[in-house]
Amino acid sequence: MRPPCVLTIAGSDSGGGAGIQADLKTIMMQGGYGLSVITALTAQNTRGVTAIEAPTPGFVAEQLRVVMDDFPIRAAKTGMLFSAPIIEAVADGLSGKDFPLVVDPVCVAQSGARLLLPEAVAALAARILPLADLLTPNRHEAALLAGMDIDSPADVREAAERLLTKGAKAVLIKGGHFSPAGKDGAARVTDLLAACQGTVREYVRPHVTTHNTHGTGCTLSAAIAAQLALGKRLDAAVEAARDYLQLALETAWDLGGGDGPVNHLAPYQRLLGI
Ligand code: PXL
Repeated sequence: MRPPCVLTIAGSDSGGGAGIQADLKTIMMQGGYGLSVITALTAQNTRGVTAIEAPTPGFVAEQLRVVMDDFPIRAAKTGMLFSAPIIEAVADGLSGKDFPLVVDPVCVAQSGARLLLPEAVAALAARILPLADLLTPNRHEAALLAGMDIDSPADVREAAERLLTKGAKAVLIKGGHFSPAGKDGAARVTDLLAACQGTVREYVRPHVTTHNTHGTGCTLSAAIAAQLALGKRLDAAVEAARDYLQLALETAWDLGGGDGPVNHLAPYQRLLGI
């Protein structure tokens, strides 16, 4: 038996809800075998991040080298990359890759802590975006990387176009940070997928009212990578990953005094009726 190997290159969340921890749970729930390159350690709980320690760029490069040397990696994702030297090490290590890469351009934690140093934004754009088969920014990350304000659906499309010209082969701008009320009053979240071939597709899901949303972006990008590793096409991979996230959000866990984690176990619980 050989499960598809999925690599996450991201930061550790000691609170277990986001980062590497979210990614490995998500990859396993999609049927993948998860590998991890840890770019930073965060001391955090549901209330926030209190400290960050990063390994040397050389150690990040070595983690990447050994896993790529031994495992048949079918897809990878990046999350928190923290600093320009770590970004350089990751970009160098991935330069000859033969698998799809999902890039979640993590900048700021929900609690407001910076997970990407301000001076590293340019390195992310220059070195990581061109490697991305899919870039998955939220509203704020898309605005930052595209260099514009995003206030309307037309702005979302314009930002997606701009990000495609910066080298990403496809862009999924997530709708979670926009006002969820639709014209008819129904609360929905719309994610927009634009690909360099010119195709555009929207994924619309009912808005889930919960403050337990810690790890949503990590979970979505890891699930997309795992679905790609299983052999799905990009649009089908996003669809399946978005369905997984929806279930994980609907049954999110009310843990800790802040924003609790999404429920990575949700499909298994549904299967067993527990
Ligand atoms: O939100 C993205 C994210 C990514 N990576 C780590 C995080 C978070 C959010 O808290 O802690 C390690």
